[in-house]
Amino acid sequence: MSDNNATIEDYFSEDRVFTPTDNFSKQALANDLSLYESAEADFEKFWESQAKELLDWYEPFGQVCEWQLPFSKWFIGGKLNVSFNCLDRHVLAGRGGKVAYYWEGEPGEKISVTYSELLDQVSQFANCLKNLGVKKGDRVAIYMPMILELPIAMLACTRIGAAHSVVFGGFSSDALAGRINDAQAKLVITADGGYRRGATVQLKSNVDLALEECSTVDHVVVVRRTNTQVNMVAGRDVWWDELITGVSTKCEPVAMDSEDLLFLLYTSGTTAKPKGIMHTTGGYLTQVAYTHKYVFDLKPESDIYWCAADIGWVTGHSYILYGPLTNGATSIIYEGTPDFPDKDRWWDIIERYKVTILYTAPTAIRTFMKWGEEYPSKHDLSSLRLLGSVGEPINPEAWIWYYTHIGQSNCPVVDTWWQTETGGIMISPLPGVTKLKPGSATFALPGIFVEVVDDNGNKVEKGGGYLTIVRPWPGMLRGIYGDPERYRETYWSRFEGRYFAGDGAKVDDDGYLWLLGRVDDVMNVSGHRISTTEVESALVDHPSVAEAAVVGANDPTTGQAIIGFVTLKSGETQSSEKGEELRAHVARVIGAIARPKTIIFTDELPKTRSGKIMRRLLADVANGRSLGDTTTLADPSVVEEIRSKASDSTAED
Ligand code: 7RM
Repeated sequence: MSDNNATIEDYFSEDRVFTPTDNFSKQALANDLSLYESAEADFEKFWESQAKELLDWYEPFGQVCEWQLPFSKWFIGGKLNVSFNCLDRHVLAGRGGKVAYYWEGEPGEKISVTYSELLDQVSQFANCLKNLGVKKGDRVAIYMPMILELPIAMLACTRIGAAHSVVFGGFSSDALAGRINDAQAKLVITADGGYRRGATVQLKSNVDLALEECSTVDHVVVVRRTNTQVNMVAGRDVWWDELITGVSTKCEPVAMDSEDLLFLLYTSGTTAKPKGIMHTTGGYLTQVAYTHKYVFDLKPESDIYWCAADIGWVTGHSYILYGPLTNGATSIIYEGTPDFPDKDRWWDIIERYKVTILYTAPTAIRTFMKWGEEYPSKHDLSSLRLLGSVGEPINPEAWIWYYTHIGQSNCPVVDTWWQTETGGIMISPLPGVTKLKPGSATFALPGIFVEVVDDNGNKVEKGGGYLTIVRPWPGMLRGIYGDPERYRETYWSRFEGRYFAGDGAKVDDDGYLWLLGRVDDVMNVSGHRISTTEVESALVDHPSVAEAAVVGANDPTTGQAIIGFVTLKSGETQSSEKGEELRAHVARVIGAIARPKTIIFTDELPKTRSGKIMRRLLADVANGRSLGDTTTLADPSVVEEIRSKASDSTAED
């Protein structure tokens, strides 16, 4: 119900509930409330036992958490090595022959690598890093396609105590230069190029351009992937394959302090300078191992796990590398796009490798909805037992589609909310315990404490507000590299004593959490604060719609008017009648106040490389402004197309 003074109003209601089946619960690692109860009873003790159970420490830690708001330290004095936890200990326990990754290149090559092979390759490359002068405490920039050398490079850094800073292969040379300079990276690891949708993308030439602006880099290591012609600078650049030849595959891992820097990962930021989010060793690894185990109910002996994210996104760091390897899982890595050579590539992969757990983003699910269920239906997906979602709110209809057409109505769907800054999953169901509601990330995980608050920082028991985190957690960012003041200001200044990173959320009658999108995107229509997520979910609720993004455009009478950008499912026709039908549908589902003023049809929406809709650019278009920063856009031609459609539709108005 809506209340005119609410921080963010609450319109959309979704009543479907999915209770875990007995079969699933019986076999699940968590099937009662005991994790919640022990975390509630003594949260430090809870995290202490996770850290001890899930990780191997060279030296035990003393104090669990030191909290000097807004700075926390975890597992004080403990010493460990991340690559040892990911690799050596599994080999030492006799599991070296187990496959760590089944890798598949976009053109179709297949490589499987076992834990002991991965250990050898990581150790060998770690020795190469040392030979190039990289030392404990240095930063290494990595700009690579999704090939096995990428996890090998990251793990090699952790083995010798250097921090990696992975930059998305899709980012420009300018973005790369900015990140190299901010981190003062000593070395860059890249490839000649990568494959994407059948074409090759240049990487090394971007590095060359970037390095014209950088003075800290001594060497560039280049993997041969596409055999594209590249320029190798004598004395600076070396080929990976030549570098490793004859180098020992034994390298002693360095004992790192629990609070030593593990990696930097830059968040794009919308207009401001990218922030180098800092993650350290012991706390981060504990949280990703714990969440990967319980949220995905991971059974390393029998599961084939596939997180289909890019490793250059935090999801890839935490749930392709560090969580799964710490837990000894067998994972899939696929290099390319889902429509190469055809729109069933993912379903083909799931069928061939008998994937049991799939973790992907709403953007991918909505794209599959647009393409139609005939693509998954051509394949045997019966190996799947659990599905996950991350990156944006998942619209209830997209959830149902995923559940029905991919999960065959037989797999729980875990909607996981978290951020680069949180390091690991924070809000999610436990699949053997939690009753699911499509579109809700449900509850904070055991050990994580969140509250929704209003403008004055008072707790909201029911209805919409701001999502805040009220206690420190082991995987939390330790700061913004080189800028402690900006860290304090960005995350800790809005609500006293609470972490706030910009998302709206609402609490329903049963205490379930529903994420409402970024608060900066909230629209104000005649004094009503309306979330983008709810209007978009109402649009996606219409059977013709695959995906929708809404923004506020300045309006002389209502302050802002809602403009909806809509992608229809394939086979549906764009027409002004369809637009009318959709406007009426929104009014019916959530109320007349949220009826979009205009619907603009588009085949694609502007998205970041990790698949998040860039509403800010749509708002620029809707308000006739010149476009702000477009450097993180996955496909810049999309906005131009939308811009021309938007001016057509204003002409019709
Ligand atoms: C993992 C990741 C973080 C932002 C976050 C939200 C949005 C992520 C969900 C979600 C609703 C979800 N890291 N977000 N997961 N919104 N439901 N399950 O995405 O740093 O790239 O982005 O993504 O707005 O603040 S991120």
